[in-house]
Amino acid sequence: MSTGFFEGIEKVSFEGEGSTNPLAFRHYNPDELVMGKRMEDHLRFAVAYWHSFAWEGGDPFGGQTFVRPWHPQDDMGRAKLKADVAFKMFDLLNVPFFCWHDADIRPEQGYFADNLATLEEITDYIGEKMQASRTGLLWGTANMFSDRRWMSGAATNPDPDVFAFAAATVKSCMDATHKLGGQNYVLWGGREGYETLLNTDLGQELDHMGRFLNMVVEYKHKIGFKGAILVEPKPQEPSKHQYDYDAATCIGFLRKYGLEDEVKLNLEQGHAILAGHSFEHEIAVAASEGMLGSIDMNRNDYQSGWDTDQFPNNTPEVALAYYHILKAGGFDTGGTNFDAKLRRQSLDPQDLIAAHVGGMDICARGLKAAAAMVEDGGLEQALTERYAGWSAPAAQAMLGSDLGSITDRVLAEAINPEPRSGRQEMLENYVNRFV
Ligand code: XLS
Ligand code: NI
Ligand code: NI
Repeated sequence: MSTGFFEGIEKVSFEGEGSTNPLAFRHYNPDELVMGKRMEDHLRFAVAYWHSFAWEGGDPFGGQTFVRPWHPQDDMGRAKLKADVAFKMFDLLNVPFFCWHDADIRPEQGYFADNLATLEEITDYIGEKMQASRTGLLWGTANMFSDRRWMSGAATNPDPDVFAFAAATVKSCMDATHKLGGQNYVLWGGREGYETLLNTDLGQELDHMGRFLNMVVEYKHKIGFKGAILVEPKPQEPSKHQYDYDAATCIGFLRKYGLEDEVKLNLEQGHAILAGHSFEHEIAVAASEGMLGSIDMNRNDYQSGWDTDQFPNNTPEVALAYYHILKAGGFDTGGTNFDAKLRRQSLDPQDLIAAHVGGMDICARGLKAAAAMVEDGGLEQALTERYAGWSAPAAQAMLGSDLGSITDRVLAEAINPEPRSGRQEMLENYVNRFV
């Protein structure tokens, strides 16, 4: 099928910092080496199918603003047109990856058998397009939150028939992800949570979620899927309380159900903010447990208090996120997904391209700043100095000791700690030299 949606828009290229072309990269230069590795291979950008192509621009007060030739998504012809337009955009942006939910790429049918048939048909079609494209699949996932059947959750639904429908849906999406060579499979707990504890057996729901995720891992091994299984934390919205609240909560959950070696995390900037954390906090928590998988690099409006899914535009924040990612060794199967949507007034095809260009450029700029900080070593050195006392043999021995022996030593040596500056402002000024 041919599509003229992006007619008149040229393939986006790197023009350097001096460029004033709004549809050119000023920082993202895929082949440029950063710490000895191509920028593209560090960042591993992905376009989110749902916000860019499926979303029609509605908000709680009004409906569709985006009038696209592939809306509404209720038949296979329009689903294929949408795929054609999507792959055209992947090519214009030269992105290495994209991501989807089942519901973004196929029409919703009602019966599972019909959903399965349309999913197979559209993923065959997408597979053919991928043959002719350089864009691969970063991850697939199941939308188990939009249709009304999911209103009380999927794996945590009080109705076992919904659990069954969820199991079949996830199996179909894992099969499709595997077929398309996906590098990860993501589970964001859309409505896995509650509206009120008055009607919720929290303990039973968590046990069901733990068993469900174990089935996902068992199935991954059964089909020989080599990618990572990732869980995406979020504290609330759509549920009042989501079980996968934040990175620390997810890690505790994964350990409880024996999944700590099998599942990693997909962290989203905006979700970190909703949970009352900085993004780098969430990244550092996951990295400290070896569970950093992938990121959704979309921000929230800081005044709004909900998940506004905007493209990133804050270099200092992005730089600190990549600093912690670089410190953790960078991405393996993960990448930088833009789980980000246009504002509903941004109607034009150019807006969609410009949003991604800006997001990619900010990430590239942040990555370069992060790499410069790693190479300079100033933050690392400050840490080394701050914790230097712990390299003393007596300090190390204390960790293998006990409260009584430590007390004896405090008395014998008249230990009386001398407070030292944490130097926060000096470190903030240091970071500002790079961003
Ligand atoms: C919603 C989530 C969602 C996941 C994929 O807030 O970010 O988009 O990334 O289901
Ligand atoms: Ni989100
Ligand atoms: Ni997300």
